[in-house]
Order: sequence, then structure tokens, then C-alpha cells
Amino acid sequence: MMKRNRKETDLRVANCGRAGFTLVEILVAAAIIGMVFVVLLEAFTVGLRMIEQSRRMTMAASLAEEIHEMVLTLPLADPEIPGQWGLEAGELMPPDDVDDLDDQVFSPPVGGDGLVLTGADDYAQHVTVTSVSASDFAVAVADGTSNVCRVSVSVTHRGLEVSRVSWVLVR
Ligand SMILES: [Ca+2]
Ligand SMILES: [Ca+2]
Repeated sequence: MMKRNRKETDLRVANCGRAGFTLVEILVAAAIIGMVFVVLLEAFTVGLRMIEQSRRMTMAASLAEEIHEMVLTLPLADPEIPGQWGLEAGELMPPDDVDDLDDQVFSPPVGGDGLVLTGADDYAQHVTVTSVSASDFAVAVADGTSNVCRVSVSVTHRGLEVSRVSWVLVR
């Protein structure tokens, strides 16, 4: 009887040595899990930031395109008062010539039809129109003295520029 009890005790002692984890092992495992969690959280945050940045750039490109559509069918000079640069007296948006858009800021942004777009209140379209030389589009000339102009659109989100595009119009 004594012999059997002693054997059982020896077995239990031996099993206790192998089963379970030590405090050090648990702390090391917790530290590793913590580090992995921090890395995953950081990757997730960076991913979200990139998605948001991509969404803003797509929206900015779309808002610049709205201005492009707006000017496509407009004459360079006003049909009634062709010699004046900018909005003619008493005129309001939408424009009836391209130079009406010079130094205009649309906040909230407008569509190609001049109507305010919904769902884009944090964005603004800043438009400049510059006359350029017909022989060298990189050379600016006095406003209204050329049949070529460069239209530039800067799109901002909460005051920070997201994109800037420009194109040349020849009439
Ligand atoms: Ca006009
Ligand atoms: Ca005008």
C-alpha cells in the first residue's frame, strides 16, 4: 500500500514539472501579443489614412473636372462687353465667358452647370484665368490680349490644397 502511494506521488510531482506555464513564459507571451497588437493597430490606422487621402484626391479630381466642363462651351470674351476682364457689371454666376471665372472661389463647390454640389461642403474650387501667348503657352500676356488662355483650378479640402490642374484654351 505504501509503495503504491509513493509511486503516485512521484508521478504527480513529475507531471507538475511539465504541465502549465511559468510566470516568465506568460509575461513573454503577453509582451509578444501586445507588440503584435500595436503593429496591427498601426497598420490599420495607416490603411485608413491612405483610403481617406485617396478619397480626397478622387473628389478633388472630380471637382476640377466640373470646372473644365463649365468652360468647355464658353467663349473667351463676354458676348456683350468683350473688352472687359472678369465678371461684367451686374453679372452673377454661372459665367457667360471664360474670364468671368478669374479669381473665383466656389465654396461649397459647383458643378459644370454652375449649381452648388451637395455633399462636398469641406471642399472649394479656386479658379484663375490667365491670357497666354499664342506662340508660347508658358508666357503670360496682358489679360484679354490673346485668344489663348490658361485656366487653373486648385481644389482645397478644409483650406489645404489637394490638387491643382490647369489646361490651355484656344478660341
Ligand atoms: Ca461675362
Ligand atoms: Ca467676362
